Amino acid sequence: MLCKLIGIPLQSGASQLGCEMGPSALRTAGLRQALMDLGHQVSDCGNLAIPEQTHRDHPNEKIHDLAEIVAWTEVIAEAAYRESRDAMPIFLGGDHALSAGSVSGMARRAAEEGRPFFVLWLDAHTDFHTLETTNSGNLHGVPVAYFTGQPGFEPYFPKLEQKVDAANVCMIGIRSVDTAERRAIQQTDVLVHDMRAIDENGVAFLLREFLKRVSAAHGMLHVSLDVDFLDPSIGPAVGTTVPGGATFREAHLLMEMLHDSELVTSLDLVELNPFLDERGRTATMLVDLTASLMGRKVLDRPTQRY
Ligand code: B3U
Ligand code: MN
Ligand code: MN
Repeated sequence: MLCKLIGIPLQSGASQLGCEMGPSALRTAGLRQALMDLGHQVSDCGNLAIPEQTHRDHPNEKIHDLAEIVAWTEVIAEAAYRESRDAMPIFLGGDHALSAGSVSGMARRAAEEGRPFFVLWLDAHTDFHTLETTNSGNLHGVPVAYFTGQPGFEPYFPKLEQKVDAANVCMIGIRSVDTAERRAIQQTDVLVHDMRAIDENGVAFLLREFLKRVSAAHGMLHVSLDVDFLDPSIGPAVGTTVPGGATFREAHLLMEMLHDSELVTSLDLVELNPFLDERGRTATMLVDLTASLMGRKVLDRPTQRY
């Protein structure tokens, strides 16, 4: 498989500075070599950049850096579409606002190939605020509402060429949802698995059910991995730690199952804040999880198809 690493030093969607160093930390932690050791070809496209922005206003005065995030969304969506023609893009974040671009660009790619498009959202948060409802004003809290076509993003954000069907979005790991997000997401068909769902059913069951649907539809699958999906004890380098997250074993199991499924066509690694890391521990964790998703395993066993 040809993997394309796309660095996105975007940090203005979050409240704390530091995510702009994420791409460098993932490179330093050996992402390229880990993929090559698994027999993949790797092309590092370097970091994307945006032109200097002028201010852009929204009636919700809490929102900050709107113009910048909009510019990033355009640039990232274009790169996602372009680089996914013959390869699997891996988006190295950067905060989660980048998924407004990576997901919308991949949705356009899937539409062009005539395939249904699915998103697996691994996160403590639903990131389902609209521009009207965000209280923090941090635009890493809005990408899912944007790419599923919730109202109020136009004319501020780029017009979506291809909306993602809410019924094709599955979230796992959720444990922090604001009231407005809860209300809004309940009106949609997004499949939200909170930590209780994991405790009661196990991650394998939840993911298997979703993968069966993706496979039956012959779909393309985008995985968006937010560091705060993980329990802070194994992923401390994130500005928004929430206790009670996925364990080391749950996270690797999900990644190994995703590999076996052969359904994943793109990946986001987001919210890594190296300024908060402990000697690169979280960056290394993300590299190891990516390796599991790309085929690293302890023992060979029959591939499980869905
Ligand atoms: N829902 C809150 C918290 C949050 C969302 N995503 C992250 N944090 N990383 C907000 O600010 O919108
Ligand atoms: Mn997130
Ligand atoms: Mn999160």
